[in-house]
Amino acid sequence: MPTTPIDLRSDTVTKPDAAMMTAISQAEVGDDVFGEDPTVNLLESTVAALLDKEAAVFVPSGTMGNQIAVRIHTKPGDEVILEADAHILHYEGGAAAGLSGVQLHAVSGPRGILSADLIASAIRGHNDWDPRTSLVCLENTHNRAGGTITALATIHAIGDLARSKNLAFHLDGARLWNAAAATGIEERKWAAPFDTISVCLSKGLGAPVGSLLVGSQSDILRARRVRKALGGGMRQAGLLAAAGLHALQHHRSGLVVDHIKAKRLANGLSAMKCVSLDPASVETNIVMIDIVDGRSAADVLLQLESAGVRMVPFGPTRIRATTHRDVSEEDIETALERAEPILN
Ligand code: TLP
Repeated sequence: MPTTPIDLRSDTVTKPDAAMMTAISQAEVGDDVFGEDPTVNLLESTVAALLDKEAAVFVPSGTMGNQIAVRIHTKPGDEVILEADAHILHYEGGAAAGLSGVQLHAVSGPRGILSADLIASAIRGHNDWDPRTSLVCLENTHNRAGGTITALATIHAIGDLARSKNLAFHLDGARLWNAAAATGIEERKWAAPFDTISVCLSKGLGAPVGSLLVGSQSDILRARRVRKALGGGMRQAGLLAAAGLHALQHHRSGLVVDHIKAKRLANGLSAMKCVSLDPASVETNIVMIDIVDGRSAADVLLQLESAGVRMVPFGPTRIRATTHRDVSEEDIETALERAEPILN
């Protein structure tokens, strides 16, 4: 019986290594609610500069980054256009409705990819009975679609449309780093068309906690007020910011290796007869596995778990595996060996 499970549930499961713990222990800290934590201030200015925006605010999670963006760009009763499989719609506890009083207008895009035409057809008119469309959100890379990347030209076209219609434009860039690593196009270019971008340090970058919302000075000033109101004002948060700075400096280059591991996993799994999976669809670190022999995802996951491989359900017969810095290329080979009797 294998003893150490190979954990492919998410790239959020990574643990700080010794070098990161050293960075945390050496962090200079202060009370960030007074704006006095030098390490948080450095993280915010570093990420704002990386994305070529005026300002950034450190928040505890990607969910809070997205939800603050929804709040600052909308009024209650407004409508937000996003992709039908967006994280904001599926995995944020209905917060857009609960916290901002907006409704979400879901538009399906092939493999999670929206276009200016698809969005144009979803923008409401100006009748008394029409909801007011005020915000368009994209997700890049797209989680539920399997880590897909929306091309930069498509994003620019959507950005032009949003501007021409006076709509705010937000990116859920939890894994923007992966899009940059996979394409070689730097983060600032991906960020340019957007008013605000949320990025996560706690996914592939391997920090324990933390995300940033990035945008103009005036948007981020408003975001700071909302963060405080939501209980996200943290005190000596420099301990967390130090981990984030360390991750940005030392872990970004490792994302390309995560993508190679995901491809290898996809190639291996695609050869197994209980699985439907096109390895060519794997663009970054997420692999979606469809079970085609009549078993449910839950049943297969239990069997995988007892064989020492952990993944998560993403539909009745769909399973997600995510590669990250705490699984090695050797671990991927072991995971394939362990999965073989269950999936072949
Ligand atoms: N995603 C998690 C789960 O919530 C599904 C994961 O394991 O992938 N945007 C995107 C695109 C995300 O994938 C996530 C986390 C978030 C936002 C939220 O980040 P956190 O978990 O920090 O609130």
